[in-house]
Amino acid sequence: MGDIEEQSSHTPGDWGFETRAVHAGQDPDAASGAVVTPITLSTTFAQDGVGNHKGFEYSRSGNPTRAALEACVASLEQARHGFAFASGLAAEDNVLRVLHQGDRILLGNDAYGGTFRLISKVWEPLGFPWSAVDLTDVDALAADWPADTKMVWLETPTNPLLTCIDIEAIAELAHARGAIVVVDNTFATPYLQQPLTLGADIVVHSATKYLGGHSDVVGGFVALNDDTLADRIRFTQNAAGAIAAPFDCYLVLRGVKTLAVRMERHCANARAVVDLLLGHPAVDRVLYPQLPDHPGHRAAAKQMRDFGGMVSFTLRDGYGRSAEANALEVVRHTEIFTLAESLGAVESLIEHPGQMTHASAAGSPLQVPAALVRLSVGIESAADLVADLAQALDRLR
Ligand code: P1T
Repeated sequence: MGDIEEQSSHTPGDWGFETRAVHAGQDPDAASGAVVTPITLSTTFAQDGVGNHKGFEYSRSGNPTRAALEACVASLEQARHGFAFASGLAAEDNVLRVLHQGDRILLGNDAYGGTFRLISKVWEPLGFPWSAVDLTDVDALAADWPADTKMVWLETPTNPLLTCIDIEAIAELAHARGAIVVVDNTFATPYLQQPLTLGADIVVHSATKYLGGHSDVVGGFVALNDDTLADRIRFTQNAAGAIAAPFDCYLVLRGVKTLAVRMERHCANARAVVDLLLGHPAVDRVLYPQLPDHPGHRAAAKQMRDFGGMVSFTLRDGYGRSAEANALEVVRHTEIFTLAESLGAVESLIEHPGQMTHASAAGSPLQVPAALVRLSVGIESAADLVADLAQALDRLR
């Protein structure tokens, strides 16, 4: 049920991003005039005669609240098709099902630990080989391209190092070698970057993050233009059944309405935090795509509207502690930045990827630095966020 042209015929394609975020797929309810898309909990839908229904039969196959979300986010990603799932990983799992046994997956060498775990611990044992590759060096990748590759899976910016990958360059190479490109657009969001317009074949999201935006819903999303691939995703969404529930769809729809304004504040606050970190003696390296020496800065400047709300940094050895111990001290002592996994919501979060979100990548090519701290910079007052981080860093002395 994820076809945008079926569900949002009243949404002009030339509306701006912010207008589509509020209205796409969300015409006032035909029966009541309700301005907000109703949460349709009904599992089944009446038929006048066999096969004669109003577009919905059974809620796993299609649900009006889910259809509204699917049309809305598809529109934001410039996609013809959108599919909402129970989690980001459920969305990813459904995308991987377009492959055939023996097809190789190239995974960028920095990615969410759960994506690495899904590919290496669930799909590899089923007969799907994979390799971790440096996607920032397109020439090296071209020279060393495994012939059985059928899918390139990339995040940009990556989780947690925020490396940026040139989507156009990777898509050109992959397509010339007969592979499709999947971009996890969770960190950038469609407000900052629209991978399908840059040649990517499939976009995936953890809707749990910026799309939902309030740390109160777990969800996933797939957006794409190719009709044949969309038919396969639609089939597995229904056949395997990892759908997003109506209430969850409502929460993501509600979150998406403010995506543009939230992202502007996330980016502005991130810049304030980066300025503090760049000047603090306890900090070794600041990772933020706007910095001219950041890996992939040029790609980010080319393909992103702004540089995002995620900031990572490493601590130095010192004050009688190792760099890792300093990192663990800092994440323990912030007050506004809450020590917690996840990201992309209005409240600021801080975490230690090595022992938290990326613990499953330990010992693998995707292992993250032990002294790394990751910040999800929220939309609170910038001055308060900067003061909070400053006091936590100053305590190291
Ligand atoms: O948690 P879930 O909604 O299943 O989404 C998984 C996922 C997919 N892709 C990216 C880039 C992600 O960051 C995530 C989840 N990440 C975290 C929970 C985290 O704290 O990094």
